[in-house]
Amino acid sequence: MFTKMPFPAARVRTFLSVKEILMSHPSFIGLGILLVLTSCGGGDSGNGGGNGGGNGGGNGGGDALAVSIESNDQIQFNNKTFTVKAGQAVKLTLKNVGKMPKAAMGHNLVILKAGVKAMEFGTQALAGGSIENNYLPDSIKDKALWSTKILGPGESETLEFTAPAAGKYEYVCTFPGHFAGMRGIMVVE
Ligand SMILES: [Cu+2]
Repeated sequence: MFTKMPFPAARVRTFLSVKEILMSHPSFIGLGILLVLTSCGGGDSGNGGGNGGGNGGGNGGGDALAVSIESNDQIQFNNKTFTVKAGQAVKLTLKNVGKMPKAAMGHNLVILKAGVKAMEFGTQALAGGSIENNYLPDSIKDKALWSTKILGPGESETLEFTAPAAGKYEYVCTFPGHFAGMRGIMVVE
């Protein structure tokens, strides 16, 4: 009888003291829960996991986002919109998958500054645009951010850039007569 008494008493005291700590220091509650969890699993070989810190950081900045757009003999881009994040590295590839000769059905892709309308820009490109300047006359170059040259059948070109501030940026093919149908929007979030 006597020998059994101290044991339960000691357990009760320990329990109470933990409870007291938790009550007097709320910030220990997390620690208390952790201790309880640890002690519960105490039977099996140590805490294998438990590393709450190692979350890969979420820095997606390492690799450039690849965006692919095709142009064709039907005077279309296959991709009329794509979305990137501000500050993200982007590799945008335009491929002309058409068969018609460049002089009759060449295509480029010009990404315009925020607020510049593709229809308006395409119209302005008609004046002063030629195959020599890739239908992008100097007079309107300051309204564009990035552009490919005019591509013939089977040709491709990749633009590498850092996505600008959040907003909507129209893109267009300035080959004469194409801007009405060959337009799209780059959405930057
Ligand atoms: Cu075109």
